[in-house]
Amino acid sequence: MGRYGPDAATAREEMLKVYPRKTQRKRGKQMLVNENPATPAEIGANSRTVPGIITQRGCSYAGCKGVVIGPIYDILHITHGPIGCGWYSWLSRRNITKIRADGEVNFLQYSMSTDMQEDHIVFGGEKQLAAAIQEAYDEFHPKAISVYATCPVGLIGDDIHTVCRQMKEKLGINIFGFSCEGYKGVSQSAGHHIANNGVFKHMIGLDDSPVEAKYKINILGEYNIGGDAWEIDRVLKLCGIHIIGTLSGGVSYDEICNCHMADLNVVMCHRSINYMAEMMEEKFGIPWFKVNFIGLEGTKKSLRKIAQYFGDKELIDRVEEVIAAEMAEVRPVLDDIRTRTTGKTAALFVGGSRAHHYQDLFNDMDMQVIAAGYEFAHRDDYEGRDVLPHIKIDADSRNIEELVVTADETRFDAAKPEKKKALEESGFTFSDYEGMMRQMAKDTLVIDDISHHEMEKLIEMYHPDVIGSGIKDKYVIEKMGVPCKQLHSYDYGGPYAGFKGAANFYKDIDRMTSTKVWKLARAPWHEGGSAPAAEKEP
Ligand code: CFM
Ligand code: HCA
Repeated sequence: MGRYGPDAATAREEMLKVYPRKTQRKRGKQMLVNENPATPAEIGANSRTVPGIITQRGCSYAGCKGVVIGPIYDILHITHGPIGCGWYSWLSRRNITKIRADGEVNFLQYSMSTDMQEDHIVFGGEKQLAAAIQEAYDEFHPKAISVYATCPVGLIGDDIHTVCRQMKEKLGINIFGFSCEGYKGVSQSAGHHIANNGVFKHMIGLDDSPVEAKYKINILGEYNIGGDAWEIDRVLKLCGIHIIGTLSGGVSYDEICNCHMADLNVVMCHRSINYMAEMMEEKFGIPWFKVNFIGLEGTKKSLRKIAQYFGDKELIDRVEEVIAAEMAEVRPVLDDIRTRTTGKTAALFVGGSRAHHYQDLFNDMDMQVIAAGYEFAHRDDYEGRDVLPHIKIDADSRNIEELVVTADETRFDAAKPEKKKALEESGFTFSDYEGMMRQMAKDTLVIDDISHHEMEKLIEMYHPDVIGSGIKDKYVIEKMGVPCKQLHSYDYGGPYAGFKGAANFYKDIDRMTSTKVWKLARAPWHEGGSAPAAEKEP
């Protein structure tokens, strides 16, 4: 079982003391003791990482191409830039997909890049981009092509949007570009925003074909990591709820073009896609609220809320039947695992929503989350939605073209906002999401954009039974004798969403925290550790 360490304030001081005074002040704002969970303190989230500190963050290109748009499986994604960005984003995020109909294609296994060389940087790369689009079209004949600008493209000023427009006219398919140069904003969060704007501008609303289903929804911010979207789809299907588009896990171009036909948008990862939910409500009148299909409580609450939104007794009853049947399967797994996990400790440092969502799964197992934080989330993700009006300028909105969206009179469905109003008057809350700090225990540590130094100190002081994190720190954590569960890629396990996913998660965490192997690990930097012999020689 994890050792309990010093109180959170002492631990915070201990982590900060190595830094120069200016850095201490800045990091200090991003590291808080959660003294009043009901009224969380203001956290210095979404600010630039201090140069020299080792962060787990990614860049704007990663957030745009890698996260939000990359998973659309039947369009061609072309990285405009030197080969590195295309190479390192080649299948490295674990959004999986499968072809669902005859004649469909899946291009996700390809990595396409203009492979800019020095002469393109000096003389401009627009011709190279046009040639790449032509070549990709000739080879694959896709429905659409999207182009992503990398840092050097922004620095030399290639006009990717004009090239895309010209090629769109020439080839007669949808071609659009994203100015998601990696340096924009302070993290991948800027890339999410740029991606949302582009998807909205170039895809949403293109196909008005009616969808024959009684309850039609979209799931926004679900990327099918390890098959999560398939488990959510399975459960919703059992309830009789139809998903038009899952943005953007395992989604096709056509589904995105048609997804404005939904009655409701439910949002899993608010951080990456809140912009889209707002814009679809503005233009088409589609209401949205947040859901969480990670953890049993979250899954049950989300299903009930969707049923409540539609309000039909038939659906409400069906959802209860599905919950009862699914719980009967997962309950014995949890009861057994709890005998070994109760009282163990965890720390979670992940992205922009999972460090919050996964706390539900650890709560199910009676494990204590002693410290948590996001890599790039904003204040509202930590403190709760009602802080939003106080945030005047998002640091990451610099260099991001803001879309001014107005209602599309011919397609704005006034019945939907009216229904929303009536539901709100009857006590239904559309914006009741709490934020991470409200859900965390009093006096636990909240650390935004944790650095490697802080992570090492945290382990020395608390030695948690498991840490949920990503590839950039996984092996450092494990060399210190603590198992690390990657909550981005799930270490190639999963799904972890929904009921069956929860059971998978319990089993994986049980295995990781029950094995004795971690006590036997000797880090290479310790006497008798596993460093190669040559390195041990003087
Ligand atoms: Fe949303 Fe994500 Fe996340 Fe995210 Fe990501 Fe991801 Fe993540 Mo990695 S969209 S914020 S930018 S839930 S890729 S599927 S796992 S950091 S917590
Ligand atoms: C990204 C993608 C990433 C990285 C995962 C990690 C993902 O940020 O560009 O650091 O382990 O989920 O694949 O978040």
